[in-house]
Amino acid sequence: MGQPTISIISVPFGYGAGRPGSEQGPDSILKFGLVKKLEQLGYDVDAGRRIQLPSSLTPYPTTRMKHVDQVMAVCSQLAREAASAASAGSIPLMLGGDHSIAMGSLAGLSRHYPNMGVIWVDAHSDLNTEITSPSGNMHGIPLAAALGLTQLKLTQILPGAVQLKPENCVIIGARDLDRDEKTLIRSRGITCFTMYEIDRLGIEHVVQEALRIAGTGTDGLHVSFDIDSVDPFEAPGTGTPVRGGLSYREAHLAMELMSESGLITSADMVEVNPSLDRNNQTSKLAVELLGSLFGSRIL
Ligand code: 5AB
Ligand code: MN
Ligand code: MN
Ligand code: MN
Repeated sequence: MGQPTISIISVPFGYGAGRPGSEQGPDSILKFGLVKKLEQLGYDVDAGRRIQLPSSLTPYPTTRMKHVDQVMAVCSQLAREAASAASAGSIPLMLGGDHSIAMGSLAGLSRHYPNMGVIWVDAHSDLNTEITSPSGNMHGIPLAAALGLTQLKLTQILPGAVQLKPENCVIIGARDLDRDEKTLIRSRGITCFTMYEIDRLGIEHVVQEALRIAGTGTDGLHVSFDIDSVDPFEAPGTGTPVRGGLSYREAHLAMELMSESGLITSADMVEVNPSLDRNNQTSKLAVELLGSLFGSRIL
């Protein structure tokens, strides 16, 4: 059997973030050679899918959160695309866009993988709710929403979507958690490897543990990679940089180990903001990291 098809779904949407620019992420990542890189690794690549914000929006009940109608419209369309790509047997690869789009990815994928595991690589835990969010920005709630902890439910994005189980979900790279997010991590038993654990245990051990926890007894394994997990020295082009992040090699090794596991069935690459970047360094990094996730090796 040859390599599966990778279905790239571009989601040029940035209303979930506090500052504009991440809507330019997909085109920038594609411009710096993602398709060619994946083809060289032996995949058939379908890069034709692109989610547009519709001109008319369905209003959702008002909360403190910003641009909910836009986020829901984009996530609903993305969910349908991701579900169709997964059921056609390909690997859905979502290019953001801000991290609110992960609610669409997860809603769609969950129809095909109802007992999915998720590895959330991020400086943040994205576990705020409509009540606890300090900013009102939707990119701070997607993991909470996927776990069923927000008022907004995945089934409002896609009928038949299945929420994640906290025991199947692992966060890697966290270093900027809000107080209520910390409380949720503890009370729900979500595994969170902060930068402290990465420093102490090493990235290899942390990723192997994450693969064991999220990859055992699950029917699919999704990686949601927020580029702000990487240190701003390597990834300056992102809207919410936090220093003390993954080094260049730690980020690559994490991707290489996830690739070697053979467990990864889908991925998001989000929060790349070309308008804040330095010499396109962050877009190029995203391409390289996706190469590692899909099998690129040094030797
Ligand atoms: B990202 C913050 N926790 O809720 C909030 O970049 C930041 O998708 C969220 O990880 C960062 O606004 C969201 C303060
Ligand atoms: Mn995030
Ligand atoms: Mn983040
Ligand atoms: Mn961010």
